[in-house]
Amino acid sequence: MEKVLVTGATGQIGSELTLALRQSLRFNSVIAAGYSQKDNIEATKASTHIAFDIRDRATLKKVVQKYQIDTIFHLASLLSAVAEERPQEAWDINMTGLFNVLEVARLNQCAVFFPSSIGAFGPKTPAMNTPQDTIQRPTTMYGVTKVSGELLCDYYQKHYAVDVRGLRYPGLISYKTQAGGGTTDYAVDIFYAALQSQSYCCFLKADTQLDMMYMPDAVNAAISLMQTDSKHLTHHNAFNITAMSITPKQLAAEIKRHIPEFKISYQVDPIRQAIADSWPKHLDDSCAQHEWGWHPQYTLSAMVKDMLDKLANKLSGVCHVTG
Ligand code: AKB
Repeated sequence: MEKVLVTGATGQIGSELTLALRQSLRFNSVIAAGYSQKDNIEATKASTHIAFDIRDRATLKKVVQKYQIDTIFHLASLLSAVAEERPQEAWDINMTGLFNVLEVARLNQCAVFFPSSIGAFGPKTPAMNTPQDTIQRPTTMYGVTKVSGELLCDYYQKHYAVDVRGLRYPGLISYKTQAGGGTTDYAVDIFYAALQSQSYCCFLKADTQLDMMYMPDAVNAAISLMQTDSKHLTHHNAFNITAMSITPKQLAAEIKRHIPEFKISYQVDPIRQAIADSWPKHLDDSCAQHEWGWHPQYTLSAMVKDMLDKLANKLSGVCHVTG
């Protein structure tokens, strides 16, 4: 992994992964690709940044060949709530984008990282301790693209020996770049609201239990998986991973330990609630632990403390955190 391309580099995972990769590789070895140039994203300033649509295979091929890319972290995708609003566009971006990446990787001998999601499961999947290999019948367009993506990655690995690896991410929490269009976005929005107005109106029910993870763990997971010697991997692709399994009520209680005046209320969005209700509550990530040593650093309490400290700093002057 010496010359890396990150697609979706201005997105929630991409903006932090690009910087982390840059810290562990040479400066110009990380090419950040995004649909648009966003001047405010650190990742695009810190690396060579190219704006193109992931559905444009010819440009993708030119970029891979020009910079002699050997590894593609393919993060460009629409998230669950927005994919449910625009299902045709979600299929096009998520599937055409992945197909282009796999084809260019096949023809140019690149390794590929593909992020799947808890959204690749559906209501018939066992909700607690969801096994690595189990029923996958998602009822959302996002989930349909994620499970199709997992299968397409398996196909390219089996038939063309493309070294494609991936993770099933839970909801991700970060103070740097906000999510957009996801069902788990409440777990980021709540921190901004807690610091700015000490109150938050949640769009999911109080007891909606979902897996979550702090972004430093999500970034480390992607890099560690790609750096693992392939002889240790049985699954390669679509590893279940989690760090905590929490409800909005539990997250609010933890925030309240630092901001005692914080209050949460609930106004349920039926579309996002239906999506969340179709997902598992807690994944079994023992295959990731055994095959490549997955182990998250951040518990709920460590994540909340760090989020509040770092976000307060970012929003400096606007608020005061206690505890
Ligand atoms: C979303 O909510 O769509 C994502 C996910 C869990 O994949 N954060």
